[in-house]
Amino acid sequence: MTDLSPIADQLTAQAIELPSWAFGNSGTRFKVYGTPGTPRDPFEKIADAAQVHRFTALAPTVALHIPWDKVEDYTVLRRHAEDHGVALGTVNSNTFQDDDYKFGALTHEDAAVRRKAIDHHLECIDIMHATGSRDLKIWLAEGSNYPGQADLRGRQDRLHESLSEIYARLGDEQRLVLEYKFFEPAFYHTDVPDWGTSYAQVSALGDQAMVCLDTGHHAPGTNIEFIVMQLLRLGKLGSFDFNSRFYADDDLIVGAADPFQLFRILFEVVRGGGLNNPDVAFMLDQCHNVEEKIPGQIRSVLNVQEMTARALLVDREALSAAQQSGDVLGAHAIFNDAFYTDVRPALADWRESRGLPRDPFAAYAASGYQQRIAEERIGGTQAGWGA
Ligand code: PSV
Ligand code: MN
Ligand code: MN
Repeated sequence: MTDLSPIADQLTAQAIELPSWAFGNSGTRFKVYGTPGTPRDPFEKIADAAQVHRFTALAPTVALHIPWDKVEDYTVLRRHAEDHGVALGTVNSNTFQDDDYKFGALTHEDAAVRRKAIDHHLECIDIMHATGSRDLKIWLAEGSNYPGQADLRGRQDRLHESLSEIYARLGDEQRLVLEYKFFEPAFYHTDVPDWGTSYAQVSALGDQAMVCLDTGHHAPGTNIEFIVMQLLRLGKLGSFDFNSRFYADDDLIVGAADPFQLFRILFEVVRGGGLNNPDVAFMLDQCHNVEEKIPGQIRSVLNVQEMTARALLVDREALSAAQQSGDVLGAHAIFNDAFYTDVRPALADWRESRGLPRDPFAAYAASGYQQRIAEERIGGTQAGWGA
């Protein structure tokens, strides 16, 4: 059995934020399959997220998406979360479901549209004060479909102006994280397509602005761990949106498509001092279209934990010695030894030692929670695209 005692403290400190939208019904543009027990409002999404934390102790916070999670009084929502043993986390803005934003929001040619989009973000910051949230996460669906359609340079300048106004409103303890994505919904150009653009924009704002790296937002074959390394090196990696992809922005369970890639990313996180570092938030950004949602989130946080444990098990001293001596295969073997270590039995022991279930899936199934919500909640809302 693998000895986890040297890394137990790091495992215990790990925290992964859950997205409220993972608990709602979601799907593709073809069909959204409903599931019995789907939350009908943000309060029920938070109650469901709390189940993931209850059985894993890995997910103490829940991210909100505005306006999907709009409520009258956010202090009530905050108390509700606390009553369920979790806290409210990152607030995600939404400028991608309004007719006014057809040709852009923060980058729009029309100052009135930009005003509306900026005001939405200012409202998000007000909400963050009520919820106790630190981070405002901005993902923009802005771009163009045809060469010549848009003034690429002008849009970049307007983006800077809009972000500056939003940034100026942040409280001292608050941060802005800017997420990039290489395409979709725009197909020719996207205004924040890559880490370099996000880095350039947030660097121009100041220390409280950081880059958000969504693992599903890169072209196939991209060396994502290199980007992780570079952003950590530059002190600008603010957060992760974890998920996995086979083709595009699939939003599948993290670690499902390419476990080795997740290992490589987490190794660079460990190597770069990003693990359990308050500057680097771990979040999930996923949807569960065909699988059960609460167990889907349990699977996801366990995948991150298992791969974190493996990354922590890399013998870094031996690896460094092999690297320095030019021992190519030796270094590669040391790296892979950790990746191929099955940490699952040791993690079950670790859970048990902390009063958690050895098998969180069995414990969740036995709790009767799923049956209860299926009976009690009739008419769930779609919490994802179009909510
Ligand atoms: C759209 O690509 C997206 O998946 C981004 O990753 C955001 O983080 C998420 O939606 C929620 O707005
Ligand atoms: Mn994302
Ligand atoms: Mn995405």
